[in-house]
Amino acid sequence: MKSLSKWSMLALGALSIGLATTSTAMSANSLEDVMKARGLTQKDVLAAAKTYVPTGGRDEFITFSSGGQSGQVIVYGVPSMRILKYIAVFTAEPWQGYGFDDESKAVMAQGNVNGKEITFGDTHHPALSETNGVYDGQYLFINDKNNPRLAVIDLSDFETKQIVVNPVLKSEHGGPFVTPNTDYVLQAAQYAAPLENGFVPLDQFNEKYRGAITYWKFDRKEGRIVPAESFSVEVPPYSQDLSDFGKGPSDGWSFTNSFCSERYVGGIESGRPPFEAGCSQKDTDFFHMINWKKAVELFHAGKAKKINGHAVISMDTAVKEGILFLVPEPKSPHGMDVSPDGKFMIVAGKLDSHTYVYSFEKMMGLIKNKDFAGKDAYGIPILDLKKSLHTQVQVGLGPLHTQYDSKPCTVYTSIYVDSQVTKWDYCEGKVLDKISIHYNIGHLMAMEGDSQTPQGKYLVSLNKLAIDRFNPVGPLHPQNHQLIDISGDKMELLYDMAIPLGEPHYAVAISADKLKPKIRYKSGWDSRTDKRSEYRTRPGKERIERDGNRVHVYATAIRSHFTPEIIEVEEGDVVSVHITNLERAEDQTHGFAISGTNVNLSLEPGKTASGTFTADKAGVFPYYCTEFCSALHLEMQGYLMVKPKGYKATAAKGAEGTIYAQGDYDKQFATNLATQDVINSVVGFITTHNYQDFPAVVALVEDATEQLNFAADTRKKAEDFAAKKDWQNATLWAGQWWQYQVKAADIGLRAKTYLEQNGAKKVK
Ligand code: CUK
Ligand code: CUA
Repeated sequence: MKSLSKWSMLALGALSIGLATTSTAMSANSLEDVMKARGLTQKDVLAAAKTYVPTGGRDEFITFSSGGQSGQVIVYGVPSMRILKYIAVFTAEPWQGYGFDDESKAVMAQGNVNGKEITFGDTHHPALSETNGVYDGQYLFINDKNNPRLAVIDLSDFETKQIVVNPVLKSEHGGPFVTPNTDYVLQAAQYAAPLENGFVPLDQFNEKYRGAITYWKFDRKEGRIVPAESFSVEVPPYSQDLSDFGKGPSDGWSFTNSFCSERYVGGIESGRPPFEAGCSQKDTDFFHMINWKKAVELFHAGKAKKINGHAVISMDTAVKEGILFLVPEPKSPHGMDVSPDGKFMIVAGKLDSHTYVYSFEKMMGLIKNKDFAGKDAYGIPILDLKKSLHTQVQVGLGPLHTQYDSKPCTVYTSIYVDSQVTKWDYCEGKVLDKISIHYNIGHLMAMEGDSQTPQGKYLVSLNKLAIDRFNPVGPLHPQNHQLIDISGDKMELLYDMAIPLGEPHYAVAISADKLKPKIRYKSGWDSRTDKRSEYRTRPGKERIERDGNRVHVYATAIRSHFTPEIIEVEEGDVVSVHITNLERAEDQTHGFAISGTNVNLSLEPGKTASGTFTADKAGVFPYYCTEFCSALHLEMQGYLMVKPKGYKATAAKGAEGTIYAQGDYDKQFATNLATQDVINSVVGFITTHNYQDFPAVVALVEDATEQLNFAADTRKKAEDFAAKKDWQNATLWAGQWWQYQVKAADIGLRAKTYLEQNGAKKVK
């Protein structure tokens, strides 16, 4: 009976937690009561109903938002706006072990710039991979404006796999954008600089400073960028900005804005007018039109020169081969957004209240007939603005970015100065609706709005300021993402979401059902190289290998212990601890951290991760699991013993604090038999129901069966020691047997509850 009462305590604990969450602080029972008590209007309640996802429910769309200065990606659901994950990209993120385990450190090291370790990134634009112009849910790309770099994230596990450094740019903003089949990823320069590394005085700005548009080759099968097959096209020092690839009829072309085509260099400290004055004098700037498919041919034909080991097609070659053109655009432009059918390019200039809609067909006609308005200082042909335009629409002050709806001809433009979103029709050229946002919108994002199949429904306004929207948290405010319902004629504001992690510039959203991430890795997996780890360790093969002062620990983790539990090294040793998580069960992640070493691993089921450190000081360093993985999580611990130089005896022999006798063993044995009865009744319930119709339960049953097998193994150990009358070991192994029983029962109860709540049927 003793065991049953332990049991009921576990069960009661679970029950009381359940009760606490279901009865909220509000005692009012009707909707009217709650509305009154909280001062909610009908409109509020309607908005709440449109965004609320009940417990256990899922969102329809998943958003990947840049994390701005955090160098990370924020993942959240729409319409609930619940944050699901931060994906570590350019900066360390301890929860995921990113920047703390050897495998992710190797990815971060790919992002070193000229040998210098860079631990900061300014992420601006996420881009989802596409197949035939449609989001396929496979990869996500994001840029670092500052350094300038590009990262590849695999959506099969939401992990960063690769970072590439742009070899010719010194800063980068207009990217990444992908071709309709994601065979190339585009990055455009921001601030002009010499493409070579090294010093060039500013008085040679016009001659030696340049921008460039880089076309990174992406290997779809490997899921990696191939730098050797990538190239750039040299462009004038015009401060290139946002870009987009053509699609449909315009597939094969790319479009890149620029500002400061005045080529002004400031110098306010020596009495010159500042950049902002000189860079906004002309009424128009230029966007670049590049025939990238022809550029690929030129690159393969060897018509590129090498700069910093990277292939660059010079402006002269680009002009001579007829792949580079300029088109006047509203001054200080920002967004460049190609329509889903690929026929139109929408550009907004921050200092012009109009959006300009360009016709690809008209521009191609001008190019074909060599009907140019002139040339720029570098000999690049310029198309006539009026002859290129489809229409211009007055949308408001400070238009920035445009997103496409699922409804034909319907777009949304962010209006920075007016703090509004304008809904307008780009075919007819008329404004349809406006909504105020809080405050100072930058980008905006509609569901799958960058693809050839926009989904409409919701729009997110990515606001630069939050001011009075949230509880104050000091002078540094969170950002504010506002969710807008765009399913009707009128836009409706639904929700304010505080973003507490850097300034997210842009976001992309995909239908949730297109994402099918794995829940476990193949056993012994290095998740960063996507190969089996050379350090993977099977159960029973745990060991410590030494070569001089280099020590490798091949370890495993499983509920609720590490093997080995005592690691003995010597002062001055360089130690790598490689841990394989042996779990197969969903969500059975373990962590591993050693005091004073900066080693911190996240071990998802199947993963092998490594931490390397120098044991430079003799001492005692506890290590433990950092994820609350089971009832005996706190006991998931061990000791790193760093022995002083010359210390002879073993440091690892444990001392027993408590001595057990036969009576202790008998008591534990009886407890275990009673526990087995409880387990049998749970197993009986599951097996007499149609549990095989529920994949989640099948997985739980597999997990529980594994735990019961461990229980059987340890029972045998206990009984063997008991036969030898070694009551100390017999009692301890019997205790371990009970631990496995408790884990099995915990999983079994979860399965039983699931079956009860999901209408499982009794089968005989
Ligand atoms: S940017 Cu910040 S509002 Cu980097 Cu795309 Cu436009
Ligand atoms: Cu493993 Cu806590």
